[in-house]
Amino acid sequence: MQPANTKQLAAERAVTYIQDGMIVGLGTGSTAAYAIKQIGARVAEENLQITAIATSQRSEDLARELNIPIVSFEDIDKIDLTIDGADEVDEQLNLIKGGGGALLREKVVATNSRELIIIVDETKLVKRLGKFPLPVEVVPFALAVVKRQLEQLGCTASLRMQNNEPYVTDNGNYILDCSFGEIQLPAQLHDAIKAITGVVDNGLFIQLAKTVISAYNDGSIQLFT
Ligand code: ABF
Repeated sequence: MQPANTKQLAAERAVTYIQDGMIVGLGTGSTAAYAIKQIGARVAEENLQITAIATSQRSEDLARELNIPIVSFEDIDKIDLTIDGADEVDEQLNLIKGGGGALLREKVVATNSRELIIIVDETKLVKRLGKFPLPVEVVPFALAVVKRQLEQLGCTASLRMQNNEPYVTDNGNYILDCSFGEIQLPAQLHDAIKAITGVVDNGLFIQLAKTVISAYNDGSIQLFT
């Protein structure tokens, strides 16, 4: 039997929670892209009445191609429901995000959403966060001093590159991917990193996800809340 497209399965289940009149947060990454495409299909086929705010320029571009109405924070107070991916999910639903380079806008959208649904395939579920290098968004001016302070916290920090140049986020910042190994106390590490002047934010999402939808190769889906 052909294994299911688990990312698409999880995405489509999450989109069933969207109702007319909602303001929806659109995530970033390949799993979130399936959700955006499914939302576009509902807009086209059911005339779903929503507005959306995207967590990256590429997600916004995809949404506009699909005629999903886009708003900004100037137009709205609160987002009703955000659907986004993740790189790792632990048993307390804490996340590592940012592999797609959009962690800052993802966290701005997530922290201004009434509900955050995370969509993953089973490979993202872990007992402890940290096998995936933790992305940290850094002001370019402060790169060297922030790198040193991050490494003093016990990681190897490497500058994310793209086409032999430092990767630049939608916000004009750099990303340091920090390999901590297993993270014993994610909430404490999150706070220690945020306290470093020159750090914009990091990919630890502590107690922000209300629901995690995971899909499996046999086509089954599991919800964690
Ligand atoms: C995004 O989803 C990022 O935070 C995370 O890195 C990415 C996961 O990518 P994919 O869904 O392609 O595995 O929200």
